Amino acid sequence: MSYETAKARFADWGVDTESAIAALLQIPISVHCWQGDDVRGFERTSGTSGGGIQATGNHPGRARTPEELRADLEFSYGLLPGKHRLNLHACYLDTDESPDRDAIEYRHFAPWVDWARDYGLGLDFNPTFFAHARADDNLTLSHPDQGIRDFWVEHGRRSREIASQMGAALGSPVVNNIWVPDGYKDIPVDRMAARQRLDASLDAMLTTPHDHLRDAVESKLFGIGVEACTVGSHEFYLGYAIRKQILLCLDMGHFHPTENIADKLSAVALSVPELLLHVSRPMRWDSDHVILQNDDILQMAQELVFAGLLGKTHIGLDFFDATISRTAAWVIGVRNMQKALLRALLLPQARLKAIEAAGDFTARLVLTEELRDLPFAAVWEEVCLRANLPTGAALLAALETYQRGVAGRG
Ligand code: RNT
Ligand code: ZN
Repeated sequence: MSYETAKARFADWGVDTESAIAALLQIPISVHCWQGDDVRGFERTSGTSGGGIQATGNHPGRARTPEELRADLEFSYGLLPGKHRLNLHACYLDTDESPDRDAIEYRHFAPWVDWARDYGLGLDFNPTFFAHARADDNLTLSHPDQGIRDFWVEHGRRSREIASQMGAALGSPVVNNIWVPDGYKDIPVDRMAARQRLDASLDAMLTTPHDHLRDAVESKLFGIGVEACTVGSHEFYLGYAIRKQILLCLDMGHFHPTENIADKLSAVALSVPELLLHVSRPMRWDSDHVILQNDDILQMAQELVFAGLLGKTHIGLDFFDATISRTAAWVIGVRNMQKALLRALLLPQARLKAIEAAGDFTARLVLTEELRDLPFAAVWEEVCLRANLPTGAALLAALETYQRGVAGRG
């Protein structure tokens, strides 16, 4: 179907496709650096992976250096409509030095900032509380040992400073997201003490206010090796974020598999100033699969649009698949998020809300199902066409050509 025909079909419903396209192009997606190298990072000190997160697979072409990662990112951003962001983890420093986590400084990340500026990208940041000898027992900010807690608090403080400086340098606030793996494999007897320690460590980390910075905290249900108790649970961080009026990060893999994460947005948005999303696809557990255009993502996008939350939600992605081309994973994941947002923006929102408010649930069901058949694809094609971006077989060819070029990396 041609774009003009599709435009008319949407107009029949009172929907202006041009406004939807314009709105879509204003929504930045924060692209997670860690899909590009299987969450390894560029520290020279040997850390051990851990924290219950793991990329599985051995596809050729993993980025081994910041230069390779940036090249892969440039290629991937080049296949995406709109302007986006890069979400960096603290273990992705770019320096000849080997600072430990409690000694990182802004200059260790300066090449990323220069590159982001040249490329017109915003940055986001994350302290790295895993893959380190001092996190081997899956306890960091809640560790019973004061010295270990202090080490991680210092890491967190420095991460916030670095994030703030990045934000100042780029003229765009940086979201600094705190996720710690802390938890217990088997049933603890003093959950309260662990949570009090995490609470106090976070307070110590967050005392200094910084400009150009948005603090976020990310909860989790469980992880491999921390099956019995996660110290930073959803209730813990929901309460913390409300008390401190900071951002709450909702990772779609961090809840019970039958929970609807989209449903949580309107509930928590009433009590926290802003939200951060880690859009992900859990399969049986927090497996971090590449996101699809499935109901979970469509509902998430629809909630963001219909609940008016785009202005207070930072959309980040969080998946890592090492069994496929890593650049393809990025491109498909970001495009799927964008397609979901576009679909939501193309719905006759006011009409649907009026029908619901009038209590006509029959009409609501008939329309929500009929609307699935609208020609969303033709509008997406138009978005890509205007940006001179390939779709379909041409997209596959572009992805394959790039992958062939990086497959020889050792
Ligand atoms: C882990 C969390 C966290 C990480 C990244 C690398 O379960 O989802 O967000 O995936 O920080
Ligand atoms: Zn996450």
